[in-house]
Amino acid sequence: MGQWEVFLSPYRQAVDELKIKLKGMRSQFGIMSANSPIEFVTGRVKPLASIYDKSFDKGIPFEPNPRLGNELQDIAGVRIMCQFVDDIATVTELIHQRNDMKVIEEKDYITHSKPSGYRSHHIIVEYPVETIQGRIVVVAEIQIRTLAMNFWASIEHSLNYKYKGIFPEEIKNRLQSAAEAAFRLDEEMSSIKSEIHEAQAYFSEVKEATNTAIHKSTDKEERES
Ligand code: 0O2
Ligand code: 0O2
Repeated sequence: MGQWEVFLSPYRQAVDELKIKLKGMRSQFGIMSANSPIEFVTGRVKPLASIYDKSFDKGIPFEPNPRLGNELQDIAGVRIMCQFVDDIATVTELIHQRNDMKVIEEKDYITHSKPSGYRSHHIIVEYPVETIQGRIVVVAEIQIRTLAMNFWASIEHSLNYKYKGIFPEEIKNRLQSAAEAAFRLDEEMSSIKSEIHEAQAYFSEVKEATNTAIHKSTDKEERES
């Protein structure tokens, strides 16, 4: 195994474990028939080319050693998508309460959006992974955002890649106003949150009742055949 593979291996493990744990939180809300503040979770280990670019930008030697892991805090990155803006605070609180990770930094790009228009809440955690060579504590970044913030960030990220960070003025202005529109959409959705939750609870009940009915009828058919 190459040096980079060895270096990145605990980060891969951290992303896999964090995804399972955060998806577990979502399932637990489902079991309790409560509205989950988590819609879905994704995660990735930063590709080597992006690690190279970011270490170059930050003036850190591109070497597979602990300094790089501590200074580039998003080598292990997990993203949590929420339906409503106030779900972000709920998820943040749940993360603070956990004993299996330690919050070391928080960046509130929701109250203070970036000049690009980017909104998201970032939590930097120390997360211990158990390996055959003992415990390794890695730094990981958890980004928490609404579906609307995620939609905007995904589009802007692709355009950023195309324009290599230097947007034509027209596109830059349109993106900023699209970010504001996404935020207004979040506010509108929050204002009818209780109606949305009621509809979702009704939808889940109907789905569960249909599933149970289908199970019963297929079980009966199997017994009779
Ligand atoms: P479900 O219940 O089927 O949706 P992997 O990369 O295979 O190890 P994973 O988690 O499958 O692990 O991949 P990834 O890319 O990290 O996360 C994808 C998860 O996010 C999947 O859920 C997708 O369904 C979900 N997802 C991605 N985009 C959207 C979206 O726009 N809306 C919603 N609601 N979900 C999305 P799961 O875990 O497969 O579960
Ligand atoms: P990728 O491809 O997502 O991995 P700093 O605090 O400045 O020292 P850093 O790590 O730049 O260090 O912190 P920041 O800005 O808090 O978080 C970086 C990550 O947030 C980015 O990772 C993006 O995922 C996301 N992000 C931050 N600003 C923007 C933005 O304007 N637009 C979009 N779409 N995403 C943003 P990477 O490494 O840039 O990329």
